[in-house]
Amino acid sequence: MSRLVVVSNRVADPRKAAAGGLAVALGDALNKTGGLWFGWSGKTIEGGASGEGELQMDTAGNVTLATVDLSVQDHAGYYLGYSNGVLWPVFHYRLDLARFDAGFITAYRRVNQLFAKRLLPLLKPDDILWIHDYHLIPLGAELRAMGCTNRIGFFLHIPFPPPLIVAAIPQHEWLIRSLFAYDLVGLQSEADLRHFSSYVQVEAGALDLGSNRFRAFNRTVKAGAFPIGIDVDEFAALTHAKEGRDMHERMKEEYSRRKLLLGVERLDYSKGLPQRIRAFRALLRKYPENLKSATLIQIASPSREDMGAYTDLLKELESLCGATNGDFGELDWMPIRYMHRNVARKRLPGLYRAARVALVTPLRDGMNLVAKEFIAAQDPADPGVLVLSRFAGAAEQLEHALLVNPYDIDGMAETIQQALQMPLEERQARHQHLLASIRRYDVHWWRKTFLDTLSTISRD
Ligand code: ADQ
Repeated sequence: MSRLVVVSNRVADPRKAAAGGLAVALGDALNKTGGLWFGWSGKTIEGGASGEGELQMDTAGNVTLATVDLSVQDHAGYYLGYSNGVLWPVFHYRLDLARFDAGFITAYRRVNQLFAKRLLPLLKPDDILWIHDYHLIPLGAELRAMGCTNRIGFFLHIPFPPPLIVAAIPQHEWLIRSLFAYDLVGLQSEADLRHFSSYVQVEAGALDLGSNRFRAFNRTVKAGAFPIGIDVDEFAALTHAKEGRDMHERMKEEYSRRKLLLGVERLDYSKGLPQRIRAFRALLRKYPENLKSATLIQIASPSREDMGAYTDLLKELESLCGATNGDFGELDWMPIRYMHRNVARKRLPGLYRAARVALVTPLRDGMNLVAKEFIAAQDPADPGVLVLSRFAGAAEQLEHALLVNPYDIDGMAETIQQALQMPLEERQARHQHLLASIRRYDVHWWRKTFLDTLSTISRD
């Protein structure tokens, strides 16, 4: 059985629960055959060039963790610059927020080359490589250029936008060409797969060989939609563990006279936070029976705070929440409880379970795991309602949620009202479908389907 090698920007100890479902699932797979997880150490070094320091090796159970430090300058250009200042906004359709600074691409290439150089000597001939996300798009091509002939798969966790949007990236031809170094390119949704397929044919002149196989630049790549899921059993277990239960009871008691609505995410402009607060304002205005009765808990964890677009968003959100509480609040009722912080993973399920309605309304999202976690944490006998953006990848699978267009503020307010008023039987029926879907397509299904496809692809 081949050894699995996972490469991602950050490496997590798969044994720690705090690392979350993805790390646990990858850890499971790595553990099975004894595996290697390679990535950035999370440390930056002043002065010298990236990679001058030794490769750091560590072990976690059966898994070897191999990491490298990055120089402050490379980290700025590769991570903050190209990955999060160009690729993240463009792939989320926000060309207006992209900063095409020529220095970024140099650092992005340099770090990908460094990763390839450091990883190659660790590889055995029959290792299977699985590279993750937009930080590392050209890593496969760098490895091939150094002579690597292993099977390599790539999974993009964020959306793949329509061809003309990708084409706004000055280096798009080089970037997408480098995807042909992989044997398999995994995307989150069928929509992403359509965009990818149309980009490679229209912009790169690739030949469609059928079954989502494309030929260009003397190579054949297979693409596929592999929607990522959560570890439903692990999440359900957290819901019933002490901290989950305590949190649920505390929230139930605190909000016993209120209808609780909940939003949880990283504070990111792709998540549609201002639009959501505006929709909640519209709800209070249009349906005054919610005054003194509905409370929105909005938790937005700090993210990429050293970037301008994120500080602007933080200010906008604070001002919108403040204005809503100022305009509608009473001495004994605040419409919005806004918190700019993380909630401990063990307590999160209790919070989800106490909510009558979850608002998961990104403007664009690769998948969105919060939607799936909310479903997993519900009491099937009295479940809450999921209001979900049609622009989240998860909407393709979760059609039994109440789907909304997050740009349509009034429409969203009407749907939230529908969610608040939904009769028990309808809530139960919808939840049953949703739960079946997240169970069937859980994180183990995702990992297994991707790796099975990768290891059985015929190669030329
Ligand atoms: P993210 O954009 O980070 O992920 P998401 O899929 O929702 O978005 O995952 C976030 C995770 O962080 C969830 O497990 C959630 O519980 C946790 N989390 C978020 N806010 C939190 C808070 N305030 N406190 C505690 N925990 C919090 C990217 C893509 C997604 C894709 C995933 C996985 O943008 O579209 O679904 O990767 O592929």
